[in-house]
Amino acid sequence: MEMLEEKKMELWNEIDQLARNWINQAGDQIRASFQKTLNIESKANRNDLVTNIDKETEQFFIGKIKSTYPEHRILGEEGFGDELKSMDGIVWIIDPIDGTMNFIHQQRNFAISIGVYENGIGKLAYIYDVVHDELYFAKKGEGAFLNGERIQPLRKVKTDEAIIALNATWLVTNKHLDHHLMSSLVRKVRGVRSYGSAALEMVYVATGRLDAYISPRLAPWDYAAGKLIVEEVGGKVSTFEGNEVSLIQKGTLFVSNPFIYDELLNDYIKVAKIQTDRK
Ligand code: 2AM
Ligand code: CA
Repeated sequence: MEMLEEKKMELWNEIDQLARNWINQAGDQIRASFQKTLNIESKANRNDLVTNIDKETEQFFIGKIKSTYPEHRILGEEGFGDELKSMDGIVWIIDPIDGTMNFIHQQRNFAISIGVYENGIGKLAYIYDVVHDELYFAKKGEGAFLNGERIQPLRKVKTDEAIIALNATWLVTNKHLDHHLMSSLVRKVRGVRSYGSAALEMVYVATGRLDAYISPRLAPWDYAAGKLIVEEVGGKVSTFEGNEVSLIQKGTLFVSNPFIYDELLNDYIKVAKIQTDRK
């Protein structure tokens, strides 16, 4: 039998309260870790880093979620969750620390990112900038908020007045994007920034501090929460082809103010994408 609407609302309110509570506790632990020595390892390559805090934070969330909601599934960057083949049911997508390199080197510009999905639809999203104590939150259909204050819908911007986020990696020869076309985009816009945390770069687009963010190789935990927050203020989130992003597989990510989305996508991003799969 269909769960009554009222019961469903109660469930989502309860999930929201618990998620906030757990995020606050995790934030306290992460701030406390600044006083301790980190244990740093590398993963796929020497710049792909993970610390004991990434792992402990993910395990903390998984422990809390599984003991409260054993039927919920979890996709976590550090691999302590479930192996997901579908988005059926309620799925938590967790990046315990997005921007690990910044966490290690700068002790800032990183965030906890959590998206809660139901049958593939984003319902709740949290991006917590631990150092600035800023919680970006969205609830499907109800808007996005920064520390409880509603984030206003995105306003009109022109490409030559836009600030975009792009890593310098994509402006030198690389396997993913034609750097000549990326250079022409850099010359076209007003400014270019790079913060090193996809989650923060997405909420910066949602708050209008940035107008677009381009990244060719991200994972679902990098953008699961950001997608709902950006979409709730009218922003666009897609792959470099203009398709829906996958919540199961890694891929390209283009996030934009809606007024410059088509121009950037069609004139730069689609054309600049190097078709590695065809080679
Ligand atoms: P992370 O810190 O959680 O690994 C840095 O430009 C951004 O890209 C961060 O959000 C970082 O997330 C992410 N990132 C870095 N290397 C990645 C990789 N190999 N696959 C997916 N995301 C990556
Ligand atoms: Ca991470």
